[in-house]
Amino acid sequence: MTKIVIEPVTRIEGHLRIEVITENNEIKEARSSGTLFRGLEIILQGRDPGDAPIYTQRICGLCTTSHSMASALTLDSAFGIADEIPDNGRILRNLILGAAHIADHILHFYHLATLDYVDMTRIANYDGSDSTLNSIKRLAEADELRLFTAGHEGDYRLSDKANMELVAHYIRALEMRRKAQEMLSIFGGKMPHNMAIVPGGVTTTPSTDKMLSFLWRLNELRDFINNVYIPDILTIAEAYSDYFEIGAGCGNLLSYGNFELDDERRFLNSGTVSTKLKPSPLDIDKIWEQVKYSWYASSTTGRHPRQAETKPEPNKKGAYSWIKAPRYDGKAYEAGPLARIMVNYANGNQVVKNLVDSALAQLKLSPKAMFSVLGRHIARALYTKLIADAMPVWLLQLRPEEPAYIKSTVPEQATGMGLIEAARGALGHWIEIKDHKIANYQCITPSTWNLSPKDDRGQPGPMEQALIGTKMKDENTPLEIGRIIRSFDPCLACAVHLVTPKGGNIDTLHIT
Ligand code: NFE
Repeated sequence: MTKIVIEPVTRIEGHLRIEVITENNEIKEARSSGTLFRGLEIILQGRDPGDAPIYTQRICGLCTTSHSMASALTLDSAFGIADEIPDNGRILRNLILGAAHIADHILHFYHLATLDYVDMTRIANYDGSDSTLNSIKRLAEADELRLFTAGHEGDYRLSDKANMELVAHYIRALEMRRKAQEMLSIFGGKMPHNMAIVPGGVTTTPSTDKMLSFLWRLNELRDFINNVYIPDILTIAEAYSDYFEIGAGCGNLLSYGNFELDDERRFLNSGTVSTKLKPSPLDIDKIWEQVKYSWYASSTTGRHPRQAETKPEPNKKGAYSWIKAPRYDGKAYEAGPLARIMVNYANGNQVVKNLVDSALAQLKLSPKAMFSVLGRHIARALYTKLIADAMPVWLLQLRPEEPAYIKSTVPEQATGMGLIEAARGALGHWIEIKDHKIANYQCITPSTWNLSPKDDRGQPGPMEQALIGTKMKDENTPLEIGRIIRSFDPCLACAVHLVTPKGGNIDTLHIT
């Protein structure tokens, strides 16, 4: 038996510790551990509910927009105005969120995950005339690329040509992310923490010049997604096809659906689905958070997020994570692009079906292959295309110079809930208002679902399950572990946080 500890896991957001026990090169046990505490729910208590979209965005530096959206929907429902949001407000929220998701998925594929499959050191052999590649080669010659190469040895399978192209696209993707973030800022005011999404709609009024500024950037991004991002993921998929058989995980997927349309439907439906591809409607009452293996008071386990409590207990025996264990119908469920694509695939969404089936046909695979490391990457790319293709239609539904916001008042007492898809998956916010103030606020983020530790019944979390059973080619270079973890696009900042209302130490933890 060998114990492998990776801490911190790099090229993800935040501080994740992974511990696996292996036997004969096979992972037998896995522990996902969030090593920081998130106290934002506590900070929100007693504050003006209208400030929640501003505060909750600070949970993270990446999916800020998603938190403001979930929070605004939570307040819309608590304030009783969910049915009164002007169309302009609904559409602008969708466009701002869509821009954030495009930026986020390009970031994940190129800047966080690509180096699992692309060998940066080969740039030294480049002898072509591409100016970008030559400038990267000069950096390599000046020994400035160590950041990209240290610790990455072996199992690089792309041809020299494909490998070089991916290196060039890594650089180009930086520019593309900037374009998507500019798109977000046109209507959202700024990036990363937008100022526009509020209860009642959006504080911007759309104008034709803003719409045009948005549209030309979106067209450029669509070109990049269709002609660079999707071909690149298919190139990697062909070269690393065994990663369609690795990291399947719990086989249960959950999505809240996303992007409200004008007829109370969402562009993508909510629901759950398993590997049998039989979809089921989502029943929010089946969500409970469990804390047997998390550093929270045992008295708070097994609660619906409506009644949940954040009561830290840093020295709790047997616990190994600051992440709670949310479960649906008593089981672990994976959230993320794979979930939103496969829930809608199983529900017969024709556009989604065409996208997935044509990618699978090219790779000669069946839909079951989507439950894998590479399936997650493909789903993320197809989702990016799906929304980028839909956004020009939404943009043209805006009515320039007409309002995007209605005024509302904070009720004395109310409850509210906002469910959306953040880039990394199902994101839920819950509020309880008393005396016009926040009495309780709870968030369950997608990374909380995916990186959760064991639950009260001892069932491992989705990513733990994806690791367990994996056979490694060489446990001295456990590349499979990093590839499995990064396919989930983990964000520890969202899953946990280190703050107290008075800014002091919560406790000292010695983790060995
Ligand atoms: Ni910090 Fe997040 C997203 C949320 S957590 S990145 O997307 O919510 O997984």
